Amino acid sequence: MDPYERPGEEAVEAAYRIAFERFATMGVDADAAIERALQVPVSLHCWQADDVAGLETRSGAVDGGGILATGNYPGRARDGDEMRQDFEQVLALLPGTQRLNLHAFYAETGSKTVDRDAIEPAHFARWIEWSRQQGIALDFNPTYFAHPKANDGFTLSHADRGVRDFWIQHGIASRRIAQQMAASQGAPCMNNHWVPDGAKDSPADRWSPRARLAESYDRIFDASHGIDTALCVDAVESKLFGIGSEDYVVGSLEFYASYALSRGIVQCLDLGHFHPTESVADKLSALLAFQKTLLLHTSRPIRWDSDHVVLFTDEVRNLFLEVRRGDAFDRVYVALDFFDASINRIMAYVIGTRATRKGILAALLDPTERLQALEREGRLGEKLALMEEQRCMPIGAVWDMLCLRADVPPGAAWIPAALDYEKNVLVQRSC
Ligand code: RNT
Ligand code: ZN
Repeated sequence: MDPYERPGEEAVEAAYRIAFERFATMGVDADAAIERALQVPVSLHCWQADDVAGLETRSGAVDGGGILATGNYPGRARDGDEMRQDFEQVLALLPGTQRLNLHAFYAETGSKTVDRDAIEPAHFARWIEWSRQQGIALDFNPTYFAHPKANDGFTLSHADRGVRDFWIQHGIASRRIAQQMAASQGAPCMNNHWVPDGAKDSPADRWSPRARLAESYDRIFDASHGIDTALCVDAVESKLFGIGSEDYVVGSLEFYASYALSRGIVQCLDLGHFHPTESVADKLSALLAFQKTLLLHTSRPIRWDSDHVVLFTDEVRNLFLEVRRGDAFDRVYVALDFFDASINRIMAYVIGTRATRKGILAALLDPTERLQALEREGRLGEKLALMEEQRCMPIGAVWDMLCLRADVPPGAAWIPAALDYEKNVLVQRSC
């Protein structure tokens, strides 16, 4: 018995036929759900490949800025070529439409040291060229951490004007790069701004950093830079607390919800950036009552950490269920955000990305119309019963069919490819 053996096509089809009928009795068209689930773009974060190390050459220690990948599993990608090699392996095991989400400190500047305020689209030429060959679109993020000028724990909200100006220039540079990526791919590039700014303990002044953060963003997003916002779509990401910002995060949810709404910027919700008992899913209908779109980072918090590999958990399911129930798949952008250096990194990508797409598929298999009708008619017991029965519906059989239709291994059959790659490529990399 080989638990990773690829199930035969007939077996997948037979199980799917039964599942299809079961969903049909609920008024759900599983074929349509598969087709739609394959189309929803999921943006792969590039930083799981190298433990959020970046490609810059820099001397001297820098604070991670609240970003910390723990573990030392062999095989970390050490340069852009190794990262791209890894992504090709990952992409071969993923069904559906993928994008790639780059961070600014993955600039490839050759032998030249280029600081963050001076990076240009040309430094991403190799990424742009590769993504074109792969047929996937790029997204972007300015990197406001892992830099000497972020060591105080403040960047765009720093009390020192010179430090703020440096990061403002970086923010503007990131928008030019995102605009160029969008122009090359003929489709918008999401540019997500997250700053680590905050305090470990009891700041006496919570007001000034927030005022400065708003002012700095206003300068970054100023129309005078001539950035085409149909190409570079900016987002801002909130957080509850981080390593070193346990007491106070300048860019809190309330700050960014108000900022994004008042300035016409997209708001980003990261599943790992809330109190553990808070439902991120519940926030969608509240925020999307006012905002046009949201960026969603799928992640998995455990206690104090927000960045574990995404699994097909209730949080992920509920998030996409809310998208489905609000018919909002055209109003959300989905991106991944996790980093685990303690396991095979290719597997981390495949597990987390497939889990995210499973969440999307499960949501599209929801008998929403029926549930909402029962609720309208006050038949709440029946509604709850049907919701509960959904949990045991044969989603797995539909998932396997989705993989088959996308020409990638169904079930656990992708694991041998990841293990082979580890043996043939990853362990050969001596760090
Ligand atoms: C950090 C944010 C942010 C980062 C990436 C690397 O808490 O989630 O999205 O993870 O920018
Ligand atoms: Zn995030």
